Amino acid sequence: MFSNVPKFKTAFLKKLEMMFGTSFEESTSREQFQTLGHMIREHVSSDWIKTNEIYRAGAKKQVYYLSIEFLLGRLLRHNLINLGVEEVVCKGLRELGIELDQLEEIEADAGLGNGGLGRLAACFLDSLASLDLPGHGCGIRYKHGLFEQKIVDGYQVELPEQWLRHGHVWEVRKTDDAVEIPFWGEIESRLENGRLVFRHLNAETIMAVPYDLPVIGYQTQTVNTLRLWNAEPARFPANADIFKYKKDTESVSEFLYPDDTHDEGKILRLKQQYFLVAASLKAIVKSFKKKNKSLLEFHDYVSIHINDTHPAIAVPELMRILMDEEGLGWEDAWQITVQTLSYTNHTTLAEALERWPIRIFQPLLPRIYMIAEEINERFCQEVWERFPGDWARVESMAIIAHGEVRMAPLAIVGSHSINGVAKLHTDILKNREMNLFYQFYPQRFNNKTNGITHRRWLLKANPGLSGLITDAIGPDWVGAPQKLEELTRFKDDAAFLEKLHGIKQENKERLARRILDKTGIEVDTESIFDVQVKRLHAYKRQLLNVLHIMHLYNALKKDPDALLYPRTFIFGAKASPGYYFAKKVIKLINSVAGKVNNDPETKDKLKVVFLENYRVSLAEEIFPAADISEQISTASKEASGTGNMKFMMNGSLTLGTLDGANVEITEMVGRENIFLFGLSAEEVLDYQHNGGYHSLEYYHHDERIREIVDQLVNGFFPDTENHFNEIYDSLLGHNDQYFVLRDFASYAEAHQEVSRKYLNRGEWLRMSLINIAKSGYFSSDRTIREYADEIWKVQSALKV
Ligand code: B1H
Repeated sequence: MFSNVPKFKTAFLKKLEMMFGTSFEESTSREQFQTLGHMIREHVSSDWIKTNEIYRAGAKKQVYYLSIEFLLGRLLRHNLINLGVEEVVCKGLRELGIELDQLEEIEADAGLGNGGLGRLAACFLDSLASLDLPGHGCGIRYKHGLFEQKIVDGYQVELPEQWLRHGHVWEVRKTDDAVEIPFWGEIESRLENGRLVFRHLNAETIMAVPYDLPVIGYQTQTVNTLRLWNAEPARFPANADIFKYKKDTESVSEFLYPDDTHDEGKILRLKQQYFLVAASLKAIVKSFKKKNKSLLEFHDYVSIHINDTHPAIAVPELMRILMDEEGLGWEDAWQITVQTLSYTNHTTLAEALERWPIRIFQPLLPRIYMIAEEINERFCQEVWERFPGDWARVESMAIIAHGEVRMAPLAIVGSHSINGVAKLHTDILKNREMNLFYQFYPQRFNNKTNGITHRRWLLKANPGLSGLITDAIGPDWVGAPQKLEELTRFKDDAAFLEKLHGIKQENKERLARRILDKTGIEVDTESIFDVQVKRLHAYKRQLLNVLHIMHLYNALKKDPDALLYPRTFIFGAKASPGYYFAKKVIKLINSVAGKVNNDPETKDKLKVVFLENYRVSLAEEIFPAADISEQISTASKEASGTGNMKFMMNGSLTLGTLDGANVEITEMVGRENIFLFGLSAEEVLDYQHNGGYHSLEYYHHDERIREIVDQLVNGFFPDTENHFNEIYDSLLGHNDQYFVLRDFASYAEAHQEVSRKYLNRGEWLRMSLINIAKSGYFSSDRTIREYADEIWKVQSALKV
């Protein structure tokens, strides 16, 4: 039905009539969108079935990627591209008077994630399928994804997100694969035939119903599966409040927790974690058993990845299944568990370390707690034997201590591989944060630098640039992104560089129209588009950016020629609803925008835009239009970052600290093709360890800093008296934990360098080209190959 335009049109019209009982003329855009979605699903169904058959029958190992978040965004265009039918569909629809660009906007973003961690999971799925690797996602079908952000009077307001309001065309409900998950109750143990048998009595059970999404690889037959579990009532208990039971049950998959890099210690969150893990492991074991292999070979056929500690409860749960349900002894079960599981750490921030109070954990998951205790005892014993008398070591490595279950130690002890997400991050794990574990299990630690799918973030998001690249070096880069390197040939080709410039301008114009439409602000597309889009967090230092804008404003007021080149600063960021400081920074950005954009003396040179409700689909419009990518976290705090890679791939130049993957970006492009500033990770960690930083000194010794910091509290923002007291206090009263004032001068200098470079268009474009050319390394295809070869030991299902 997609083989040519006339066939497509006929099939489309017929399908539309059948699905909605309406004529094309009467149909709504939503009906047209749904029709197209269903056609695609039908089109892939035979490949989906075939892929599953190959996996079922085959001797090949399967990987399951367990993640509490999958930040998918929209799937329509992505699927069309991967199936190779975008052009036919686009033309066919156009002949019918429908623009694909507009139809695309009907689809709600599947926003089942907070930020980088969830988006990474989504990129990984695309790479797994595109590389024909047998890898599947296991997640939760949250009824409401990450909240929708509105800006009211400069403040963030949160609304529940409603992606399922009109259904989700891509999902298939698999009622027959539903499983029951027990919570609460008591454990009874009995000796039966010389063996201890455990029974879970008086449990409250929740039904986990899977919804499967096809994960379509790029121009391949492979269609993998993302399985999202929905929580539903199992059996209504007699003599109980059935309304309450229904509500309590469904609440487990109702909301995504909106915290990024912060631990939310709520019972409901632990329930979500166990719900995801228990349902997924049941399905995994069931499908393994169809192969008729001995359980002792489980890890030869199954690899289970734990995305951060959120699914770390897989360690005791797999032990429980192997022992209680399958009758293995502890030693065998433990060997299998460790060899099956692997774990990625995504942050070293202390506030993100998950720990569960025993008083919550034990009653909710009684059998799992018993097993966790046993794992802990055996592990502590081992530590003690290797380091006799070293109580302190045992105490700090213990899985259960001081009334808490610690999820990172549980994940480390129960996995054969522990990886960080960028070189610097892995080094910090090994040498500092997890040093004791590194000493204990040196061979388990390894690095896997993050990546992004170039198919969504370049091919799909930036068709202009993709076309130019293909014209220049041919289409092979899509299958082999390292080939982007061939673009370096054009670095002195003025005509080529001018084309690159033209594409960037078009993308900037498109974004400018979006900005005007959304905010009413007119921006100058000749100005430098300087962009910071990511979650709002103190360590990411949006505050440094906005303070610097205040400085530029002050400088312009004193000297109209102070700015070398006009700038448009663009922000997009959601703050966790309970994160007070972060919300104040949003307000500050909007207050500065109000001031700068409306002042006749500055408004033609400086513009500040805050785009509300930053999400995947909006990101796809922003990255291609950026000149400058702000990656300005306090060094050592951003584990990797992935937005940095998306900008680079679209030809933006990075203004950043040597943090996370910025370090590797610098290695790839060379020191002369990036704008670096600020303290190094070592310097930050030393300050934090040994003290010696006094923010007040920077306040007193730098006039520029004094002026802006005072403006936070001296009535400079007339409508916001006292609103910025906390920000002021964070900088001076609490000694500026994230070194904003310490890095200010260096940051301002780097900004000047940006303007100087931009004045030389040829040189700027050459730098931009080199960034694109070197970005192939940051494709998630490279990352996934490394995981597949070095951690999971899985091979392409198509190879024999
Ligand atoms: C990252 C998180 C995270 N690190 C807890 N940690 C969460 C932690 O809901 N929670 O409880 C949610 C998310 N997210 C990010 O992962 C890092 O900050 C980025 O630097 C990194 O690029 C990304 C992917 O590895």
